[in-house]
Amino acid sequence: MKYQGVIFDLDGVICSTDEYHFLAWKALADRLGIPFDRERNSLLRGVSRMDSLSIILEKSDRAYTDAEKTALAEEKNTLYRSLLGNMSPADLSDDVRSTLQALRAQGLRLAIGSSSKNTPFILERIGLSDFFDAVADGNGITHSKPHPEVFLKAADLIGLTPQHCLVVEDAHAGVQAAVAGGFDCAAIGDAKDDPRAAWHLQAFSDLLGL
Ligand code: B16
Ligand code: MG
Repeated sequence: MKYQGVIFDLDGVICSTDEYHFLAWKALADRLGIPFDRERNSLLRGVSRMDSLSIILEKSDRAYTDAEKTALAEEKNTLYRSLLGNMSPADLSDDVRSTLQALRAQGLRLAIGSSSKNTPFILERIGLSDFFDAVADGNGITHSKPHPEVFLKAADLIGLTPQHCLVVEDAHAGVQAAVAGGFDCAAIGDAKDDPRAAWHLQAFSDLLGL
């Protein structure tokens, strides 16, 4: 690989928490009488919790105060975290597990760059708390994707400049963030065909061919 380090998005790249996000947001939207479906859910991928809530509330016929919004986000997160409790190391696919091990064996520095404030909990659930050389997540940043802050922070933590790192992303907002930070991006899943990405992955293990 021509890069010295790889920064991975978490949700949608290392593991899939999409369904749990959807179920938790859907329960909240139903309680509030706001229309919400899987199509609208796809707008939330890679976007911060409060920005996700704002997108959901766009379809509401009433306004919410900042205090109400904070409480609603907390309500969703409590349900989401209880669903995350179902996750285990079995939620890490063989493809992801073996590819991570192969990249590690090549001596690459490996980091997480996620918008999620639940990153430490998710990594613990899937058994990767101690695997990565650095973790930059929603707890330590001011600007969420598509701002490049989380990736710049991850690169800094592994001691590399953006031109020596590859970012792996499944969200258009994440591809945009990577490119804005001066990184090459390998897009997978939902964002696979994003024209801003340098690489388009069919499978996670395609990383080994770059
Ligand atoms: P939380 P990623 C993102 O994680 C998710 O894709 C996005 O759907 C979610 O709203 C965001 O994290 C915030 O998550 O509520 O757990 O802080 O894809 O950047 O790893
Ligand atoms: Mg993602």
